[in-house]
Amino acid sequence: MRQRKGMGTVLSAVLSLALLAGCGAQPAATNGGSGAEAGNGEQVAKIGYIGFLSGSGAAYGEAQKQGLELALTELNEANKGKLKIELITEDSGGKKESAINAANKLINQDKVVGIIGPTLSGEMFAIGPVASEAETPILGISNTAEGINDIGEYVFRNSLPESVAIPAAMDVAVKKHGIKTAAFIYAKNDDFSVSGFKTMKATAEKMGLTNLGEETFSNGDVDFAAQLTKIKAANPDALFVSALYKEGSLVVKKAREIGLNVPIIGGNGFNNPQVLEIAGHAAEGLIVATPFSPDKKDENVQNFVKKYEEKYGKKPDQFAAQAYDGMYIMAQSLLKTNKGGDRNALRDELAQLKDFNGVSGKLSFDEKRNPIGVPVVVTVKAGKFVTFE
Ligand code: 1QQ
Repeated sequence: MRQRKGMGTVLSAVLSLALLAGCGAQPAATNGGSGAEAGNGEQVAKIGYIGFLSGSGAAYGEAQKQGLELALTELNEANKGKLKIELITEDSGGKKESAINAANKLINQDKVVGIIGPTLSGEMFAIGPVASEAETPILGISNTAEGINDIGEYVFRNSLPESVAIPAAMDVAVKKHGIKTAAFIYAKNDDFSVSGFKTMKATAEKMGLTNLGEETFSNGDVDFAAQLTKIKAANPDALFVSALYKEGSLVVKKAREIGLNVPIIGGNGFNNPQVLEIAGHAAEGLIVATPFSPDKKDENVQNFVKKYEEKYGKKPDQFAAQAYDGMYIMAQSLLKTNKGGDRNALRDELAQLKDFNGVSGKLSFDEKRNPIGVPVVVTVKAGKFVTFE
């Protein structure tokens, strides 16, 4: 009897160990996420990332993926024995449908504890409700449109909203160039671009600028001659462009080609080095606000830039920086919950985030889970983004 009982105990211990090792994930009192206690006190947490990794905005996704992976390597090393994060990456191609499929897979099949991304605001508007319904926290690292956090209390972002960034860029540009009149052009089928345009227009009104015209295009367009010719005829003091990098850069290029030589002020879509590639010399003088500059004289920032350059052979842009911070925010919150798979515990911990010292600035969430942050205004000079003076 005694022996059988002993065997039974051993057997069940072996079985539970096998279970833990086999699945790597024993649901730990969760609401659906499959995190684990690895048996040695180490939490294992699965995080999903949904990114624009192929197609016309792939450089955004690539930068984000690199930022996330750099952070992941550092965190798993630093937190050995305490927390191991597994990252599951999904490519949405910048499409809402694909983003929804990816979110469903991550939530129901992979049982992630939280999601980072998706890249575009439009995609977040599509999957934020899916994540909220499944009580899965989702952290936007590049969603800057108005209304993102109104989706629900599981939706967070560490990306500075355009409603903060755009007025900062407009303020310095208007003062420096004595701008009195303005024209606008934006992508009408992209939530981010539409939202950015609305902010530009409202800010211009507040500043007392005269609106000399609004033109639109669709993502995927390559010919902007008609719209820009009309704008040129109206003779504005400045052109405001709300677009993703591919279309935005082509707009800038065409504007210069037809001799529309006024200051151009853009939004967050321009914060990627692809702009310099695609627009080339035409990008000179472009003005944009960003929460991150690799030139910032800050030890934390310079450490990150150095490590990123060593690993990827180039400087990080703001998409890489916010992704890097996003992974750190997730890890910090997971360490505090100490429950690898508990989605609600992670959500509640994220909501408490205060004074996180990231490479894209100090971060606290406001009551709407938006970041409080200060942008820097940059401009293109001799083929590089430099601080606007
Ligand atoms: C958004 C953005 C884009 C520029 C991300 C690539 O800010 O969609 O909100």
